[in-house]
Amino acid sequence: MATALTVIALALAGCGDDDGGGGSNGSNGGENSSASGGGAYGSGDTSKDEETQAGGGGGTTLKLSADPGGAFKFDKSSLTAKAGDVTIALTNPSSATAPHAVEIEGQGVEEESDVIEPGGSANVTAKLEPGEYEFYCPVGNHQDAGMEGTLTVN
Ligand SMILES: [Cu+2]
Repeated sequence: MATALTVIALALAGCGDDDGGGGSNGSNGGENSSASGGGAYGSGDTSKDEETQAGGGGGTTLKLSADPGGAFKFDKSSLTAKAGDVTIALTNPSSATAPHAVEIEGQGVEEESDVIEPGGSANVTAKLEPGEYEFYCPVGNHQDAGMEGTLTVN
């Protein structure tokens, strides 16, 4: 008995839903399907360079360059990143006069990139907790000469 009543109630509700739904679909303004779209697709040259790896994992990549004038310094003296996998992408301009590298150090972390000649590039990645770190060039006396900076992780 109870089941029958439920079915009836649902049926009535269903009927109610059908009322008033009669929308006006008529006004679509004719034919949108004109053939103009022919070659629109397929020409998409998807060669956008995606340097900022936005997707996936949430790692941060920071760009850093040795001084293009050949001085023993980087082009930035401070960097900021979010906690997690932090990559410093170092480039050594071809106008530079010395090989360079970059090392991340602090909070028990010590990671360094390959040493790169002028014109080269190299990455170093470390998993970093929030805090203050330093980055510097571990080649020769470059750090003492000023090739260092602060990396702040939030
Ligand atoms: Cu150096």
